[in-house]
Amino acid sequence: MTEKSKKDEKQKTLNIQDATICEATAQMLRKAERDGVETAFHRAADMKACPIGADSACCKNCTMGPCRLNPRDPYAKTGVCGATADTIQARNFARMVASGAAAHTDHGMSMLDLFREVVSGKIKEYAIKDPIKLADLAVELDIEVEGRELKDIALDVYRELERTYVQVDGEIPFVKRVPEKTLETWRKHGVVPRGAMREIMEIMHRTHMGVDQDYENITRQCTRTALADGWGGSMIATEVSDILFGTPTPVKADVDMGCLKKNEVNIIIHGHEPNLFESMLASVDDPGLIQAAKDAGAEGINLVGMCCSGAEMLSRHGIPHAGNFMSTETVLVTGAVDAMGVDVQCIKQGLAKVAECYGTRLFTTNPRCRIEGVTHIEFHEHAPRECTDAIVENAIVRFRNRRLPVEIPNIRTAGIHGFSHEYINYMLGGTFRGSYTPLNDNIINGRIRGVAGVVGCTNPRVKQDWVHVELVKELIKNDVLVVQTGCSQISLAKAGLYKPEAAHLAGDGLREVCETVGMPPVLGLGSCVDNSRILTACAEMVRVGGLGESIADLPVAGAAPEYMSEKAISIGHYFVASGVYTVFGVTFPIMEGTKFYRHLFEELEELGFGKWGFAKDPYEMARLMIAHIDKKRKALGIDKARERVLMDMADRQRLEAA
Ligand code: XCC
Ligand code: SF4
Repeated sequence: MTEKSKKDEKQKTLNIQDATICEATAQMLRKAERDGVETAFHRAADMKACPIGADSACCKNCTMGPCRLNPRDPYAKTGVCGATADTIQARNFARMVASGAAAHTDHGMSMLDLFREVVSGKIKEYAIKDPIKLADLAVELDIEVEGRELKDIALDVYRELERTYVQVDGEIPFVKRVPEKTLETWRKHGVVPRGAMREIMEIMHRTHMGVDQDYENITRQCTRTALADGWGGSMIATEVSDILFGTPTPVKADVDMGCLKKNEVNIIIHGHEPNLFESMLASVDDPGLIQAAKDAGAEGINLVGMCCSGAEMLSRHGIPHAGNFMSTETVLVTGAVDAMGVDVQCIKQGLAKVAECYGTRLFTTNPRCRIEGVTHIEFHEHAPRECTDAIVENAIVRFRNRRLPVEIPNIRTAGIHGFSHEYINYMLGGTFRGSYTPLNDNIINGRIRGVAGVVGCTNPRVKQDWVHVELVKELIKNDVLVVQTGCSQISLAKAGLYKPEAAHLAGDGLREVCETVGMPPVLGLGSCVDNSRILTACAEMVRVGGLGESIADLPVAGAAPEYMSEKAISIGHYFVASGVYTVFGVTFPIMEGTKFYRHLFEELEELGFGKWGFAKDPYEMARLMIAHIDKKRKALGIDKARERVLMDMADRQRLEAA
């Protein structure tokens, strides 16, 4: 046997049934195999994850190494420099936080750059869509608004928010939003972020060979950096995007691959920054381009989103969404995608090969993200249409030259998306007394047991969407209201949980609230940077009162059951730092039983923060989260109220039966 055929024989075959519960993705995986096309699912089946790396038991921070420890006996050895298992793990973890926080803060900074250029009049292609939100934000930041021009207010807001990134000393502006007692905890431990650039720089310094070698001290810097993401870069990305493009309110939209249209020019935007997508929205509406599409024999132009900017546009404008992270290659297997434009983050290099196989025109657009061999059309905000029009034109050419048969899975699910924290306010409180009081009341009286954020990626190491869907079903069945962002939101939307009718899957208490308000039991807030909406909502719940004095007192929990990215680690850590018990699935980059493990999973809570949790199984994950919520209810003295609600329900059932 030649080397090559030996290798081929060893290649593990993918069991499609175990790979995903997304039927459209499964159908496309079968087609990909018939077509001889490989995806990340196949590569994951063929490549076992490195067990040393999975446990974070190796260090390559200098050339005396790389050094490898034995995850089953972590303290048997140290690195050549003497670094212990705890130092090595903490440093690795810190660098994941740094990278994840950098991704979100750099994205937030791009939005803030755009905001500055728009308010100073240098960019005319975008405008301020939500001046009310801008004024509210100015007031929140103690900026004078009475009798002032919007432009002057906006410039002051810009200058204030810029501190989030470049400030060398002091506290970032959004600490104003943090509940007093939570902030007190941060100050006590010296973890209030200064500016994101400073924190990320310092983390890279401290994890260099021979600097910080105390896992508790390294964790403190992880906390400070992650907070600069959650209450900094991500929060700015959300606030500024709302101001520029509109604050989401509920909107009906379809998800899944059935959103593609056989007889139209299909264009997918995939990535994270709404500026590209907003411009594409204008391009596909251009009468000249629509006519060009018709001249090419198409019935029109169909714009669809994927991943996070897709989730953001779904929430903000009701743009259909074709699928989450693990479906970005498989959607190309339909042969129906004429062009895909990508910007930054979660863009698999594997897309290039699949696009080539099916003749899809793939374009990178952001100077930060090019892919070898892929055409780059740079997106410039002062002339955004140049890029997006060119993508449309290329898509039309591809449509005209479609040769291969097209197979679009006939699967599409409608749902209601677009629940900003402002809207939750309004929805529950009504127009005249918009507030979180009714939410708190329903938590206190026990109809709603607590709130869970279920967020994050999909990952080929677990069955796509399955962990998300089972976890969320289990939570709502137990009267836990679920809020979502990112790829997780799409998993549940595909499963039909975003229909108000899905309230019947909820427990009696939550169902009653959903039916009264007319909302689904699961609320989608947008992309991953919009996790900051969850932080703001938590702060609001504390402010309204009755549920303790800090975020750590709230009966809430978080989860990223199928995460894969470093951004998720940063998000998880800023939730933990803010006081939330946060459970991750798939794998956790840590050695069990070590001091660093105990620090993240137990001691942080003892210090007044939240803590990390880990479970692969969705039911176990739900059990952990609900137990935590119940523990917080008990500490607040509202556990009895819930027992009464359950009794009322039993009484009612007895009555009905009689
Ligand atoms: Fe990426 Fe944001 Fe994860 Fe989805 S959820 S895989 S990070 S697209 Ni943000
Ligand atoms: Fe090894 Fe220490 Fe160098 Fe890491 S920093 S590679 S543990 S010698």
